[in-house]
Amino acid sequence: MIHIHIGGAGVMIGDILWKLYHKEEPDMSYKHSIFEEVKNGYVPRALFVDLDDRMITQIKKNRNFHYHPSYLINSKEDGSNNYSKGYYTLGKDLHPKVEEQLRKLCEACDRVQQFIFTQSICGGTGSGYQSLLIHEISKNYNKTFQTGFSIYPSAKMNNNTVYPYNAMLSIHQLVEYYDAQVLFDNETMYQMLQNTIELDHFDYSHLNNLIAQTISSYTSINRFCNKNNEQILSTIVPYPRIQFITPSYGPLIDINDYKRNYLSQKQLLEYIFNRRSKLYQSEITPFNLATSLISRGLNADQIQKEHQNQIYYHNYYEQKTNYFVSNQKNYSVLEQLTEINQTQTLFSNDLMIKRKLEKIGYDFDILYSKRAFTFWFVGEGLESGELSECRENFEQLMMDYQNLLKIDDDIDEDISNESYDSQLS
Ligand SMILES: Nc1nc2c(ncn2[C@@H]2O[C@H](COP(=O)(O)OP(=O)(O)OP(=O)(O)O)[C@@H](O)[C@H]2O)c(=O)[nH]1
Ligand SMILES: [Mg+2]
Repeated sequence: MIHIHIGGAGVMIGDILWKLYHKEEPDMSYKHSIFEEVKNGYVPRALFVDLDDRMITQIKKNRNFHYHPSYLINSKEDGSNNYSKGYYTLGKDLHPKVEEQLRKLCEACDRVQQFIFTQSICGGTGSGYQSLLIHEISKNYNKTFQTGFSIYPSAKMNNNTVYPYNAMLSIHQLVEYYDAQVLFDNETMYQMLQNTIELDHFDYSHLNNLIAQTISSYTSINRFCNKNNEQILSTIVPYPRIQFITPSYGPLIDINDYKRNYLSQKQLLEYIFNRRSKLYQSEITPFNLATSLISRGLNADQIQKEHQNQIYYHNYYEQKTNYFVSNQKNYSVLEQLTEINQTQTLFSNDLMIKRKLEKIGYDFDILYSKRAFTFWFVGEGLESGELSECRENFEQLMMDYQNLLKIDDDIDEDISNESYDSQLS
């Protein structure tokens, strides 16, 4: 398994993730799927790539272990929220260096089974360079499973004007080359934290911690149970383009909240299947094509035997949720959050994600109808017809979702309400 962390957000998420991995596996002195043996110890099998040096300099201060210096790659100037700089100009210049280190990383593995990416698709590097890299990786390592854990635009909380262009251009590429994409949005995560945890102050580290916990649960099935963790996602992506997965994680408990650390299995299931536990949320009640659940904690398999019948959640095709268990202690990277006895991570292929993705299309149309800022993108190498081609492809993607929903827009809300909440009663 090789991790690739791209752009400011991707790098910072990666750093928290590796802090968490280190807590979970302090002993690196054996050959391991996520650590590589080097001359004087072990280093993460991970590339950190950013166009500027700010975040990479910051993560070099990580005291738990050293990242391999050659696997931390940056140049001097960031992508200024411009996909084209990440894809065509600055990113392209940096790419040979990344390609060389990636080849070395891969050669040090017996077999590369999977690439795991983290990034935001709203800025320039996470959108543009990610698209370039995933394209190249798919060409050169086409038998591997590609999973993106990405921050997608939020409805209100985006800090640059041209994010709809960045997001639209990336989605066009990513949907071709990823096997599955797990989506997060900052606004949802902020709200969720504010509603569940009593802290005076939240920052990106709290959001990144949530993302790191989700990825760590996903890889734990491989790291601790020696099972192929791809099936957690591959089994819930029946059609290649219907690959946008919403994650849910919980419970979240702050250091002073003892009571909720002892939720029953039934309470835990209710918590995780509640739409408010999703880390990428729309107002619409979910309508799931398929779901995978990971239960994590010291006695998770014992609890599974006792409560298997409670996994009664049915999906679109009437199949049950895929259930995975990882018997391993839960750790927390942030000191304000407690270490919880048992956590659950749910991955849903929720067709209602369409409603939230559509917003990217609306925001794109507002900009593009006036050709606002397009010269920034064309000036860095984008062909003039590319934006409208991406928009058309996106529209087709939304139609693919609509065809699966097979229901009239007027009535889909009623049906989805029924299909979700009633199954938990
Ligand atoms: N969750 C989370 N979101 C972040 C973080 N840093 C930035 N973001 C969000 O992600 C978006 C993109 O920011 P970056 O990842 O820094 O951008 P980049 O990929 O480095 O692209 P350029 O700096 O434009 O080259 C921002 O608009 C923020 O909304 C972070 O550490 N965590
Ligand atoms: Mg940046």
